[in-house]
Amino acid sequence: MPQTPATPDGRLRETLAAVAPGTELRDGLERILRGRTGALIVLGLDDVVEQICSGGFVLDVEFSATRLRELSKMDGAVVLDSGATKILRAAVQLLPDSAITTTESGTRHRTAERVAKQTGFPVISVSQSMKIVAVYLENQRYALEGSDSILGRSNQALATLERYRSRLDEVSGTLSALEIEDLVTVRDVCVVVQRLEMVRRISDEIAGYVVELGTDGRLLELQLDELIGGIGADHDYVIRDYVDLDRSDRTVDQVRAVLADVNSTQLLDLSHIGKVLELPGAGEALDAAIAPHGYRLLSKVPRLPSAVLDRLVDRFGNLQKLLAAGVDDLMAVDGVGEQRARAVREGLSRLAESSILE
Ligand code: 3AT
Ligand code: 3AT
Ligand code: MN
Repeated sequence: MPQTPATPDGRLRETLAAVAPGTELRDGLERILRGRTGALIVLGLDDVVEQICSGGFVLDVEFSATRLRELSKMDGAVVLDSGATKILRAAVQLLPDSAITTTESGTRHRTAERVAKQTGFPVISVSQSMKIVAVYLENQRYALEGSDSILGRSNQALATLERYRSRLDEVSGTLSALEIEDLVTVRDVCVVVQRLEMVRRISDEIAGYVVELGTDGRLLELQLDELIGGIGADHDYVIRDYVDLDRSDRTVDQVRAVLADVNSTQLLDLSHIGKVLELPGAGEALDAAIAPHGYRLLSKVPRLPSAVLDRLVDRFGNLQKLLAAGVDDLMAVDGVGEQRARAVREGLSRLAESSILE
């Protein structure tokens, strides 16, 4: 069988959105399943598809679930436009290049896999004998599941996310306190980055379920949003606080991409994270001292526009200097009037008081 991705992303996720519950296409697939006929559906028509179509007839009608169901009663495949808004061909025999390897058995599924590989368009098969709907895209195959079983897995993932989130809140609170006391070590930074990445991964998995669930995933989406509020920005700010982007000539997004590539075993190894971030003394010396620029802590001051935040950090260079700055010093920065300077001053003092290490 073609590979089944654990967490579908990119184009496969788009395709899963197109066949999610609540869409007309999914309604049509459910009707075909209930009617115990089968189907072979190509989502897109171009010259390549045209060339492998034989027989059947040409249509140009608006897509509807019932039309798809009726046309699928005939032998052969149905071809839709890539947005699944129109039915363009029905009862066609598809003749993909037989040199393309397929690991499926049964002419319908072998054809689906080959057509997907040859055309690049998603192909959907509804198996008559096995009552399975599968999406083929390039060399991936993804079997659609009922919402109940997806929701079962989503709820487990949500529970994990909740645990990860509360652990993340703990370690970021500790980091804030250490930052204020100027006692941060490479280890403390790596722990926070590790926890942020773990939260990102599990929430990305849940976001995939939300897509797959369509209208059945609304509640899940709300729960997800509530659990990950504000985390994306924190991820960026920790990187900007500690990673020397100029020296390694990387952008924040590039650093995040490298982190996303770290495998799940390496992610548990703090010195590996230190290496990926290129933190000073990483590897051997997780206990090396390191100081933040102050982005993450400043971002916790209410109503501070990010452009002003950037200018404040540019001006003072690091958090200790920001903490030591008086209202007059702060006002020297573009966009900081007396009122805002006081707000920053008070905001930082409040953070300092509430972040005392226990
Ligand atoms: P019936 O009148 O329905 O028996 P048909 O010409 O409509 O014949 P189908 O498309 O319904 O044929 O195909 C029926 C089965 O025949 C499906 C598949 O298991 C087998 N079959 C069709 N074409 C091929 C082929 N090229 N190679 C192997 N098996 C094939
Ligand atoms: P089921 O699991 O039985 O639905 P299968 O892979 O065993 O699928 P079959 O050989 O039984 O497939 O064929 C079932 C139908 O699939 C027959 C025909 O309507 C359609 N089909 C198979 N090959 C093609 C093809 N190349 N182009 C268009 N339709 C096809
Ligand atoms: Mn069959």
